[in-house]
Amino acid sequence: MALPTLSLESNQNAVLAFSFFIVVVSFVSWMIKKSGKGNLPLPPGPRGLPIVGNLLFLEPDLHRYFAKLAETYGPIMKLKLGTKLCIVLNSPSVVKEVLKDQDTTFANHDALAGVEIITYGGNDIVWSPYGAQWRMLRKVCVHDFLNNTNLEAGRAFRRTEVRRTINKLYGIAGTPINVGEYITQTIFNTMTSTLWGGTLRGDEGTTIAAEFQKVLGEIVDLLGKPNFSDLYPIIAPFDVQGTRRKMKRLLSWFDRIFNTIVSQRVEINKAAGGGDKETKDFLDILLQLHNGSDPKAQLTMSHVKALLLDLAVGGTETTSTTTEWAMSEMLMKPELIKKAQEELDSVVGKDNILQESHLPQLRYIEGIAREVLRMHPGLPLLIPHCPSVPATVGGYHIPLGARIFVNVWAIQRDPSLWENPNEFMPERWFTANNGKLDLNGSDFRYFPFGSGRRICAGLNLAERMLTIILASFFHSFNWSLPEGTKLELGEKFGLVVKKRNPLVAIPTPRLSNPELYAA
Ligand code: HEM
Ligand SMILES: *[C@@H]1O[C@H](CO)[C@@H](O)[C@H](O)[C@H]1NC(C)=O
Ligand SMILES: *[C@@H]1O[C@H](CO)[C@@H](O)[C@H](O)[C@H]1NC(C)=O
Ligand SMILES: *[C@@H]1O[C@H](CO)[C@@H](O)[C@H](O)[C@H]1NC(C)=O
Ligand SMILES: *[C@@H]1O[C@H](CO)[C@@H](O)[C@H](O)[C@H]1NC(C)=O
Ligand SMILES: CC(=O)N[C@H]1CO[C@H](CO)[C@@H](O)[C@@H]1O
Repeated sequence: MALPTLSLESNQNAVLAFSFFIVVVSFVSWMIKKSGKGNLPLPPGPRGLPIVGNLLFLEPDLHRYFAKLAETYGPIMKLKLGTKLCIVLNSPSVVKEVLKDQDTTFANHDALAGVEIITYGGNDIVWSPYGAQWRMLRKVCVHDFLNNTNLEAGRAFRRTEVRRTINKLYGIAGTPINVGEYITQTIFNTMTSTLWGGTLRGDEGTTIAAEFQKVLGEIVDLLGKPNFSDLYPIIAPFDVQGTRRKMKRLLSWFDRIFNTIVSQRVEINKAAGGGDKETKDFLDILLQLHNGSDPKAQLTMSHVKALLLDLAVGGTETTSTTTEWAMSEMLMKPELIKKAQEELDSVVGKDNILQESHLPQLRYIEGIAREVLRMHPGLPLLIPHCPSVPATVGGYHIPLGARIFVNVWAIQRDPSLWENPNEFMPERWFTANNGKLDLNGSDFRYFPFGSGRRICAGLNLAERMLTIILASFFHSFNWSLPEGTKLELGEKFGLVVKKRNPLVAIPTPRLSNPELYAA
């Protein structure tokens, strides 16, 4: 027993000496760092006025305006929106510093006005700061829900909804339609059946679904608008624009619907005796975790509802807007439609129904999907990030509280990185150079879903929905513009950049047999 005491004593001396050493080294390096930090300037940027900053000079299409400023100020610049310091990143190398080299430091999303309400008091994934709760929710979304097994099982949901839409379009073939409405309907129904199954069916379900879509759109719009409360945090408590009041109204509407859905499901599960179902939707998985024995997964009912809302908001508008852009770009160049259809006819055939299993062979459709995500990335500035400690990027100082905009839109149209960047060319994806780029953000010339820890949680589902709808729409129908109309590709800026004017086009059936249009 003596030995341990002895060694403890000599240990103590060593520990003391070592601690002293550490303290000195830390102090010196802190001094160096501090003086270094003090010397580092903020990034360059346009001069602003006191209090309003650069607000008066803002143009409505932020992503385009930022890209224009970047021509003067370079790959990293600062801008003051009100009293809020914003940093805009415009080149692959500075984006790599933020989303890869210093991923942990920048893994927070900067909360926008009204967010604390719409997230059930900070219980969702999108707006959770980087930390234990976010990791838990991310695991539930990516590992337990959007894993490969469930994604494959979800084919049935997507097939049902796509077939239903094809059938509807067949019924009104030859007349001009608002294409976006049908796309949104399909994606919304796919998302909701993937999330909480068919609970909202029937007449009442249809009414609720329509209202639901409207409310989701309102949330995205509210989040996307520059807000006084955001820009002047000092006056935020007064909620001058009523953003929070509106969010509260929207949330209470959701909450009623969610409560119905959840309690119906609990009843159904009880009646079924808790037996294992074949296809589990997200709600089943969540309720199991909520009710489960795993104490690590502390999933409260607020988490459950906040996640459902997040995925419904995050998955619907982004994906349907992207799909509408793809159709619009193709109608601009009918030769692209022709090429896509030639491929569809050789892989699927005109007397056959398209299946998801055909997708890996549809290279041209894949090229179209890659290209639309390049020219029209759903979130052109990603979701704003913010650093958890003061940081250095591109040799400049980034203070706490700065909002980081990553202009993925500008990078993906940068003429020094892309040939004919403003030209929609699916072919560019078949070259050796671009063919290597993938969607998981491993190359900072192309990252429509972001990159690193906060990369889009629904990437795989989004890609499937986008490609299956495009492929089915062009396989089943030829599309043309109404006589005498001209297509334009104007944008309407927001968190999600939509088409300013909806795409109106005429579907014409092209398959060999009317039975191929059955729902
Ligand atoms: C074409 C469609 C889509 C695009 C372009 C897109 C893009 C993005 C982007 C750029 C981000 C933020 C990355 C960052 O902050 O750096 C994001 C986050 C997210 N997306 Fe998507 N997304 C799409 C579809 C979906 C779908 C279908 C879902 C759900 C099933 C989804 C769920 C999410 C979630 C939960 C986050 C937050 C992840 C986190 O904070 O950890 N997205 N998405
Ligand atoms: C995917 O998630 C489901 C349900 O949470 C689970 O049963 C299954 O084992 C998971 N699959 C994989 C490959 O992780
Ligand atoms: C939780 O599980 C138990 C049995 O394991 C079941 O009796 C109960 O109804 C479940 N509660 C919910 C909310 O699903
Ligand atoms: C990245 O995405 C591609 C497909 O786009 C996939 O085949 C590959 O496995 C992904 N890589 C990683 C590291 O996830
Ligand atoms: C399909 O529509 C395009 C216009 O978008 C038209 O140019 C083409 O001739 C049509 N093809 C057939 C086979 O009708
Ligand atoms: C700058 C500005 O006024 N932005 C918007 C903030 O949000 C409201 C809606 O809540 C919009 O109406 C404003 O235009």
